[in-house]
Amino acid sequence: TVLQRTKMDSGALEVGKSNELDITSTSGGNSADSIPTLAFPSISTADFQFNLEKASDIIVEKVEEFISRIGKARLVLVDLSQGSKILSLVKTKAAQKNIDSNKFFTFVGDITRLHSQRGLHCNVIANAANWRLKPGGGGVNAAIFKAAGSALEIATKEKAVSLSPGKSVIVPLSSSSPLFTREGVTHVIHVLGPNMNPMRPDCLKDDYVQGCKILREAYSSLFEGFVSIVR
Ligand code: AR6
Repeated sequence: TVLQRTKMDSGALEVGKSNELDITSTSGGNSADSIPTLAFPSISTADFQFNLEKASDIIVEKVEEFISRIGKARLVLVDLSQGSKILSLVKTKAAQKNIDSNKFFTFVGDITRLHSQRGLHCNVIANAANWRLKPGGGGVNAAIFKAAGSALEIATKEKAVSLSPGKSVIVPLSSSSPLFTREGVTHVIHVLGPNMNPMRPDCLKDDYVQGCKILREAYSSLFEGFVSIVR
């Protein structure tokens, strides 16, 4: 519609009544800047081809489980486009469950540019990684490794050389990384989700019993990791 187009063009966001943030409440270097915040992409739903309805149920379920444990901190599901299907599914389901939209919301933006381009400071970002924890390969993994520079590759190697599906690893980012200096990111949490893409390693084909179990484990591991950072 014309209205949607205008919103897209101006880059404005809807006000947060349904778990989508009103940008004016966090920009401008006010106190919102210091609220510990985890920005995370939807794990497994692009290159790894995980079903969006099932993934959105799991995201909302896991957010609900962890939200009481993060204190004043916030969880933010990020995707690149205003038309993101996963963001709209999660936004609707989170609102239905009355999840506090100050503590959990969806947000449109590049996860490597949230502060500089969108005025949202997130001190921790999650990565939808590959099992080798290697840069490149496309998607959010390529974007994060590129934006963070060699500092992330080096710090990642010190923590782990590989990851099993459903697991995560916390990597503190050195202050020499552009992601630290420009965006204020102090930690990257690499997460390996279940893979449903036959062209990628460890494909589960259509086994969504196992796939859903691994995706739940992945979000538990990610949110546990964030809790351990903010404590
Ligand atoms: N900022 C925010 N969200 C993004 C960005 C970005 N810069 N880029 C992508 N997304 P994907 P997966 C969203 O494919 O399905 C890699 O090659 C995207 O729209 O990155 O877990 C790895 O090396 C989607 O909603 O991750 C692995 O091999 C979400 O991030 C494999 O892909 C996840 O999409 C992992 O596949």
